[in-house]
Amino acid sequence: MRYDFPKDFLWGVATAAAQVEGAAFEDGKGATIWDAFCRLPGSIRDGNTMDVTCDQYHLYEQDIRRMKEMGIKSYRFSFSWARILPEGTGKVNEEGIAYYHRLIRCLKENGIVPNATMYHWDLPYALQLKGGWGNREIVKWFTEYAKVLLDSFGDEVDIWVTFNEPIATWVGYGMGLFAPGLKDEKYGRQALHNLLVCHGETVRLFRKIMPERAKIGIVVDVWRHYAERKDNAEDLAMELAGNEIAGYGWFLHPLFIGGYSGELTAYLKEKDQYPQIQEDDFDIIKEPVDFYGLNFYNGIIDNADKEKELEKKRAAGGNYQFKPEQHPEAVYDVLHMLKEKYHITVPIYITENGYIQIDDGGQPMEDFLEDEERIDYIRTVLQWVHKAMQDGIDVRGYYVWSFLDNFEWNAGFTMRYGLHYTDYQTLERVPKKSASWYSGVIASGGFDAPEPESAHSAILGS
Ligand code: IFM
Repeated sequence: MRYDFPKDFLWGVATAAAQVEGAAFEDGKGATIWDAFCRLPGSIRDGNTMDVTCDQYHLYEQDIRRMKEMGIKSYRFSFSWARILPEGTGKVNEEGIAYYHRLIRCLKENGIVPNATMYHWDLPYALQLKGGWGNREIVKWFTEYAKVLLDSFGDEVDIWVTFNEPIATWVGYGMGLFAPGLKDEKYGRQALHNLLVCHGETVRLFRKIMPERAKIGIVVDVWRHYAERKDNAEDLAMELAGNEIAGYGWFLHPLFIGGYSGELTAYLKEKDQYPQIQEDDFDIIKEPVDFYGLNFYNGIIDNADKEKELEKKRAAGGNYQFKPEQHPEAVYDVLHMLKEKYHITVPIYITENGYIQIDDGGQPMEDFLEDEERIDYIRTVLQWVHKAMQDGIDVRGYYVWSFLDNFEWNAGFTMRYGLHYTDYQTLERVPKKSASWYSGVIASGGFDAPEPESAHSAILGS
C-alpha cells in the first residue's frame, strides 16, 4: 500500500542544546544543572559529561549541510538558557546570541525551517542555587529569558516551543535520576506546577510581542499505559499511575481541559503533595497555544506480575529495562485520545519519535550502521500516523529523534538514537541506513509498505 503525506508536511529531525552542542564552558556560557550533575559520581551510566558531546557548536555548518543533502525540511533544536544568560537572569551573553544567529541563518540559507525550543532541561546552575524550578520566582526568571529570545530571534523563527517534556523536571526533582538529582516529591510537584505557569505566562508574552505568523506550542511526551488484564487491580493501578499520576495527564489536563484531573488531585492531597497554587494559575496554564507537539516513543502494556519478575532480575544485576515490547500502533490511539479526551483541535506535530540502539561499549561502528530495526519502527509509526490523518486528525509534521547519536542524559553515550552514527573520539558523523531511507521518504513524500500487522489487543482492542 502507498502511504502519501501532504506536500507541505514538515519532515524534520530533532536535537537539544545540552545533548549536541558541547562547548559547555566556551564563549561565556554559564554552567547548567546538567554540567553539575554529570560530575556527581554514579549519576551518568558511562561517567561521561556534556562538555563536548557532538560539538555542534563548532560543527553546525557540517550538520546543516548533511540535513540539506537529506532533504530535511525542518530542524528542531533548543536554546541553551545558560548560553544566553549565563547567570539565568541579568547580563546577556552576546556571544551566545551570535551563535544562535549563525545557526538560524545557516538553516534558512539552506531552506530548512527552524523549530526552536526555549527549554529542554538545562537550567542555569546559578538558578538552581536559588531553588530552581521549585522557587516561584522562576516565573519572572523564565519570562525574562523568553523575552530575550523573542526580542533577539523573533524576526527569524516562526515555530516556537516553550518546554520540551515537562516530566523530565519531575525525574530530576522528584526521582533523583536526572539533574539536579533531588528526590523530593513534594518539591518536585511544586516545581512542575511552576513550570506550567511559566509556559502559560510565556504564551501570554508571545501574544503581546510577536507577529501573527509566528506560532507557539508546548511538547508533552505521551507514553500511554494500558493494563494488560482489565480485571486486575494491580495492572489497573499501574495504568492509572503511568497515565495520570506521573504521566501525560498531569500536563495535558491543565493545559487543555483546565486544572488537575480528579484522580491526580485526590492522589496529591492524600500524599500531601498538592502544590501551592495562586488564584489565576489554571487560567494562565490554559492559555491557548497554536499547536501541540507530541513526542511519541512507545505504548506500554502494564502487567504487575511481569513487572515483579523484572524487578527481581534487575535486583540481581541484569540490565532488563531497555528492550520493552514495541507498540508503534499506540501512536494511533494516542492521536485519537488527544482529540477525544483532551479536545486538542490545534495542529499537531510529532516533535520526536525514534528508536534506540544500545551501545555498551566495544562494538564497532559497523554494528550500528545497518539499522533496519529503526527503519521498521519509524515506518510503522508513520503508517499509524497516516491512518490517524485519514481519520481527520490534523498532523502537520514529523521529526525523527535524532539527527545524530548524542548524549542521552543519565545514560551518557550508551544509547544511540541517531540517523547518523557519532564517533565521540573523532566527532565524525557517519550516515546509517535509516538516514538514506528517511531521505527517500522525504523526496517522494511517503513510502510503499504492506499494511501493519494487527495491533495488540490491549491497545487497540482488536
Ligand atoms: O533524548 C531524549 C530527548 O532529550 C527528549 N525526548 C526523548 C529522547 C530519547 O530519550
